[in-house]
Amino acid sequence: MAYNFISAQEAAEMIKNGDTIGMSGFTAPGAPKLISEEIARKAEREHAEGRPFKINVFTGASTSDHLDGVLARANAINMRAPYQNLPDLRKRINAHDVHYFDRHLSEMAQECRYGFYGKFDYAIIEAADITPEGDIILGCGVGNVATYAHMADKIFIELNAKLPHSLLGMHDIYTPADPPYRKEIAIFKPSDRIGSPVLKVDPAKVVGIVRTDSYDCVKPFTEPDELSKKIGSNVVRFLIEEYHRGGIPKEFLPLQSGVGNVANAVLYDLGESTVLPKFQMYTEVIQDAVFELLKKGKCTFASTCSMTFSDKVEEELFANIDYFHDKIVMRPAEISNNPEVIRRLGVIAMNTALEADIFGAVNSTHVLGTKMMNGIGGSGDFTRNAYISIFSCPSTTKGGMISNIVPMVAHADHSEHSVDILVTDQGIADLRHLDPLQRAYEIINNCAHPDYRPLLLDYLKLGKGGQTPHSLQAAFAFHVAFNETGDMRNADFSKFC
Ligand code: 0RQ
Repeated sequence: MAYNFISAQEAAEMIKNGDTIGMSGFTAPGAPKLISEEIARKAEREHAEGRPFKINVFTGASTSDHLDGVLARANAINMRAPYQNLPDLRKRINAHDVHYFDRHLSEMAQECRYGFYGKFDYAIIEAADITPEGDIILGCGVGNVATYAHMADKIFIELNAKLPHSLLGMHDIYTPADPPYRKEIAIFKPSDRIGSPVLKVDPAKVVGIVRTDSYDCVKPFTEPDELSKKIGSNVVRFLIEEYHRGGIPKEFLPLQSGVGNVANAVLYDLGESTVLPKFQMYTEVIQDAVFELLKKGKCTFASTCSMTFSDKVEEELFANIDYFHDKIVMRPAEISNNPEVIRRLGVIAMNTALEADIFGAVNSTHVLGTKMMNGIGGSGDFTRNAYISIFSCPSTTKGGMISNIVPMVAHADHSEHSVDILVTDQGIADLRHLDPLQRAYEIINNCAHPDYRPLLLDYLKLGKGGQTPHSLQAAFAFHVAFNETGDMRNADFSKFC
């Protein structure tokens, strides 16, 4: 199958104000790198001429500066979904320059197919190679590309010379039928394969191929700091105790882990543990720490949506791809994060909170209740359906001026019904068998920073009955104190007595 080669400028020229574009990838890997930069330049030219130019951008998750960064700076995004994590885009979202809607990652593709978000004009797909039949060997992240390719009127392919043909076989592309015809998703262990190793596209839709030559630009893994190490070792202590108690089967269960410093620290500690057995992962993202665990043999298999490896690790992976070929599978987000599969496999979910409240609700997305940070990502998919759901965060942030344990979360992403275990640098709160008041004492005594424990206990005394004794007048006193004085420790509950 011979597709035409075109330049990124030619591709960008075809894109019009108001077009909706579905992008491949999940986090930086797999996301387009060049056409998006040309679209940003075109937007700047159009704006300079006084003409409107904004597009609607749908992805798998966050992307890189080549996509969200340049487009945000050029003010070229009208609508954006389902997840992002770059400062320039965050600024646009919080200024209402971008209409961002934050969806559970497992739901995005099916909702597009259901027609909730209208028609797709283009899909831009990063490829490692194209088979003689015209099928696409994807790069290091999948996301919602199969649905976007299916829905789009036209397709551009970015053929990335850095990506080896030998990625063939590491993807498992499967799109479930839509209700009322959906069947079970037949994954019974993380390594089960149910789909195709390549992405099949309609050749008639392919407008052209753009050549690129770039790694995925993921920042290198940094050694966990002291705080992350403390949180990480508390998470691992919980897992060891639970395993010994018989709460986790002797074969162990697949793990999901969020991204960031704490996630890396947890995985690092798991790798060091001689007490816990070898394990597998059923997760949406694997970072450098998992690469090391796969090398060591401590993690024996990882099912993921993306290999979010730093450039150095990506290079090492490509040089040794034979070793990793049967140890990693990359799936679409609606399968990597699928509630049915997560529940069936008994995945242990480990995610990070911005803040948690004394009754166990978690805020993952809104700083001080109003400013969007990143989005819910896959945390809801995993948390709600996990065998055990663990949330972790530091007990305080910003030099102690913010308590991450608050009377009431200022925005709720995960309710107390889904949160089993809360972990901070202070310790572990096991909430599974506790009523609301018991949960409050468990969280205050084990997870809150000592500076904030007396204040939180004062708050608890204000409640005037009910199973969950909140004081609606004082529930946000911590947040109000921070906004007014820059320090939550100035919260004064005496005025509410
Ligand atoms: O601020 O950037 O100015 O230093 O928030 O906080 O502690 O560095 O945390 O990078 O691990 O991110 C929840 C955002 C945590 C992330 C969240 C300030 C803090 C710092 C970042 P600075 P940290 P992390 C897998 C699963 C939702 C999606 C998800 C996330 C900055 O984990 O996006 O889980 N989760 N997906 O100082 C005000 C508070 C704060 C606060 C921290 N309570 N109030 N500011 N900060 N707590 C991935 C995918 O789904 C793809």
